[in-house]
Amino acid sequence: MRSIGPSLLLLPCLLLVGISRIGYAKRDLKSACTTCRQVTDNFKKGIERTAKQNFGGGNTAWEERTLSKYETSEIRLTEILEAVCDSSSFECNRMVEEHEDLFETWWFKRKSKHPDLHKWFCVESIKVCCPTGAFGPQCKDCVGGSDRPCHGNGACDGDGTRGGDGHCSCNHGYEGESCLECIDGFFGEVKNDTFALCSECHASCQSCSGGTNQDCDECKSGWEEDEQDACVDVNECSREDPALCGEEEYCVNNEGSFSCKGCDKVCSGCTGAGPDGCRICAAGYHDVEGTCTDIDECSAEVAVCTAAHQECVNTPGAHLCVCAGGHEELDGECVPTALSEEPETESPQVHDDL
Ligand SMILES: *[C@@H]1O[C@H](CO)[C@@H](O)[C@H](O)[C@H]1NC(C)=O
Ligand SMILES: [Ca+2]
Repeated sequence: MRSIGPSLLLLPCLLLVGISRIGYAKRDLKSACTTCRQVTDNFKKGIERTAKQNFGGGNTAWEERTLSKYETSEIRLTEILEAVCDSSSFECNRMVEEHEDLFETWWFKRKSKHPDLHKWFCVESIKVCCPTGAFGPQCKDCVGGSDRPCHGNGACDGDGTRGGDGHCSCNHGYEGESCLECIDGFFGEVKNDTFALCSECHASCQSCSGGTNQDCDECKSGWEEDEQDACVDVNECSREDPALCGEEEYCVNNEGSFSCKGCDKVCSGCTGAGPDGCRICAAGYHDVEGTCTDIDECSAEVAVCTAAHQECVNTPGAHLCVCAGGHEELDGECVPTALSEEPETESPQVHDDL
């Protein structure tokens, strides 16, 4: 009853039999552990999935007896193992195939004494993983200890696997080999040999000893010290520095910076947005109660379109002189439109016939 081999022949992994086996140890140690975790996680799901199952049938006393048998049966183990890997996952199928004897051992002999399959299988038996907080072939503790790798402020390379070198990648705000230092722009709220809590400085500080704009060691550019030694915004726009923005732009002050925005097209230079922010009105516009407004040249007292048969058309910022109705331009003069189109010359004749 214990020979599990034939049932495992159904595993999709066996499609891959014949491909030469390569030991895990010399290969990517981190990914071997990832694969193993996938195997044991899916095994756990398989246990849950089959928890209410039995050999099939009704709900009799006989079933009750067989149910308890199914719980620890080889059939159940096979059903669980068959669903552990995607058929496409070569690494997973190989790992299960290679160690089917271990799953059998655990299922029949170790399950109750070692309920944590990941620990028993991945860490202690095939040794592709380490306990959490440990790394590398010998499962050395991460910097800061396995309870708080990198002192809780970073990730330990290879954590939980037989790979990696244990170096800390610190979280944002922290630096140093053991992530106990604060980066520039952060300050240590709490700090001792094993613990550090770094918080961000006020936006006005380059570096600081506390969280407000009065705790800056140095102001960031765009900020300056006031009489109370606090860093406050520089209002660049109040400096009237002509080089700050272009001639057709106005200045907008922001906290810690400033920006330049384009003037309205009715302006020739401006101090703010829109037609009422102009310094001077652009050509073709004049100031009407503080707003640059289009000049209607056509209603000027002195006519602007003076040639014979010309009409004036006002446009935003300008005007046009066009030929009046029934006239067209010819060599710079407005002349009567030539009656050249056939239907128009014929229509009076048709009218005559009536
Ligand atoms: C360091 O600070 C933390 C948090 O305040 C505290 O829990 C810990 O006991 C301190 N350790 C030492 C060695 O002082
Ligand atoms: Ca500013």
